[in-house]
Amino acid sequence: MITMKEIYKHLMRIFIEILVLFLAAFAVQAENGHELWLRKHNVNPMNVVCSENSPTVNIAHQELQKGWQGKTGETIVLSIKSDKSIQGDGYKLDASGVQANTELGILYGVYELLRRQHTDQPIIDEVSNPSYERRILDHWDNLDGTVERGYAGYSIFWRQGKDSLAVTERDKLLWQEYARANASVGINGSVLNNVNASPKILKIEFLKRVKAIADVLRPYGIKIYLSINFSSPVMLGGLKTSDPLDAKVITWWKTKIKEIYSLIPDVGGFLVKANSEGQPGPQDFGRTHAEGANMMADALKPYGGIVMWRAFVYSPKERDRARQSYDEFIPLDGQFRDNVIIQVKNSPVDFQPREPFSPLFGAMKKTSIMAELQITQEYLGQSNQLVYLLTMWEEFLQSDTYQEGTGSTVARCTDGSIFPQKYTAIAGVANIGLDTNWCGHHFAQANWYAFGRLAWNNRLTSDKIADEWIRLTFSRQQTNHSKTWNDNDWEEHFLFPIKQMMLQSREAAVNYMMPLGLHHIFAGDHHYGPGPWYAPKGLRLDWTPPYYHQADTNGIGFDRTRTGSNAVNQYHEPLCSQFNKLETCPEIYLLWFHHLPWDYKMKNGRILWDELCYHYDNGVQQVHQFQKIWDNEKPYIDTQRFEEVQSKLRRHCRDAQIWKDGCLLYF
Ligand code: GCV
Repeated sequence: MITMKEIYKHLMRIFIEILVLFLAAFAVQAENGHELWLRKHNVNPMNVVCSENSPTVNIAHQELQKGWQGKTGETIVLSIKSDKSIQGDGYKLDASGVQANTELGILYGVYELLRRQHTDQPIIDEVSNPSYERRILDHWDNLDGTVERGYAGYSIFWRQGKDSLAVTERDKLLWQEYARANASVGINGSVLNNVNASPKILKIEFLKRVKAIADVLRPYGIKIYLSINFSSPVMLGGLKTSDPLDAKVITWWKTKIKEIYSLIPDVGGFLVKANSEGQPGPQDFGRTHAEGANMMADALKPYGGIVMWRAFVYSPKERDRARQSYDEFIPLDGQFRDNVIIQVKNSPVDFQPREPFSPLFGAMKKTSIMAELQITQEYLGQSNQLVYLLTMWEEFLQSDTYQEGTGSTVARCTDGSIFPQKYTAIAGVANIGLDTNWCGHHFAQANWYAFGRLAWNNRLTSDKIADEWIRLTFSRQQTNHSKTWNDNDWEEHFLFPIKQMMLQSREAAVNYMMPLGLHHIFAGDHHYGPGPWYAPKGLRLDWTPPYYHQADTNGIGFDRTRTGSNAVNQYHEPLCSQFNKLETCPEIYLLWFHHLPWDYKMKNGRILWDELCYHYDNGVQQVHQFQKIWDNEKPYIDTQRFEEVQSKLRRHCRDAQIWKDGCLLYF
């Protein structure tokens, strides 16, 4: 006979089971992307042996205990012991633990160990050393909280309003999450403000906030850097000039730098945009970039600071913008101090969907040089289009400059393997903002992740990094109940198609936006939609698309051959001749280097016009295909992220169609 008590117990059990299932389903669905690639895991207890005790090592310790997926009860040894095979903050990893020369090396080794566990890779014995000593995110964040070319909300560092400089617990938590995400992929520097810099960043009230940020970032190994305005001595200091050779100006900078370092002793240095797009610089006083940069480098030197001096310069008077930074900087090679690094955008014009690499890579021989990549998708669909940028960065870093014969890739020209550099570095313009998912588009997180991984190891492939990111970012739990997919099923139906989509996405963007070497044909300064016709009266010609595509009834393309602007000549042989000759110029750069008739015969027999139509249409079809792939993934993804990406892909499809129609109708 069943008693009332038993019935009650039975009903309670059913109720609790339903509640648990409901909560589990909710938990699976309540993914908003804020955790990035650092998802929480069901962990096994383990032991850490480590004789060190410092904020950084303690983080390593906690990370192991929060993320351990190895055997229960296992012991991992963390040891700081010098070893010649380990360089800088590199590490040695094996099944028993992590060895490094520095505390940060321990932290990076621990993140690698956990990454291996979370992506089902074996722990093999390996030594891993960073390709670049400095791996930096450049934030184009303004002090009022807006972000130039930011598509993920307001700044995580700055804001507007009465209490804008007060440091809250919420700020600190966010900065800590940011620091952890960066450290997990090896990023070790953050430039906290826009290169179009307000002089106010050097005021004491702003410096105090910089100090608060630096304090949170420090245990994660992240140094802060500041973008400075070259006119600060006048605008902030009340001097009559900012001439870098003026004694009062030199003293002003020395005093200011002393003040900064007394507050924050480990500042990495300055980033400077000078004489570019209206920013002040040494040329305003008849001085060279080297004279300007060296004055600051001398003032920073006693504190170990560096100057990252940007080569992004161009003037409306020149015939070919693509030539200008080379023309201006090559004569200065050898004149810069050893704590100056020239920061060069990957491409000669400006982060377009496809450009050849900037010829400054492989040309500077006596000056340190670093690449600037753009993680934020200013010219690649911003946070509406799914574009995995790593294939573009891989193409760039693996381009052969022929500086010292075959194999002188951009990667090797910047990481010190061809010419020794006192400092090696790489920077990426960040795509981070206050949006819950940090980047505006869930897949834009992959570009942040990829930048860090590539900066650590510039030989990693797009495929490998995409694979890791997908495994780390998406759960294998089924969406409708708390079961997990079996590995084969998940890989076949989720991992592989999503990876293929990511790997094709940049080429798709090139196809529907600017195929065959076209570039900068946006309708205005928003840099989003197409506008090959856009040429308002009075606007600088080099800010209008017709300057770049040069299309008319006879043909299309920018002639940069020896008989044109001769930009080809800035590349070493055999590239120079290869780009110059139609027969050998890679078709992906055809209209970058050549002006051709519409009926020019392509290698596949089509005429140029047909080939253009084919590329535009192909781009649109590719994005439709991405939409189909994603729609099939519903069972594999939590509801929120599924729907948000689905909605972005709808817009992406419309955008691609608009690009195709806009460009083809105009041409
Ligand atoms: C920060 C491009 C962008 C600008 C940016 C500039 C630069 O022109 O459109 O927003 O300014 O590059 O890199 O300095």
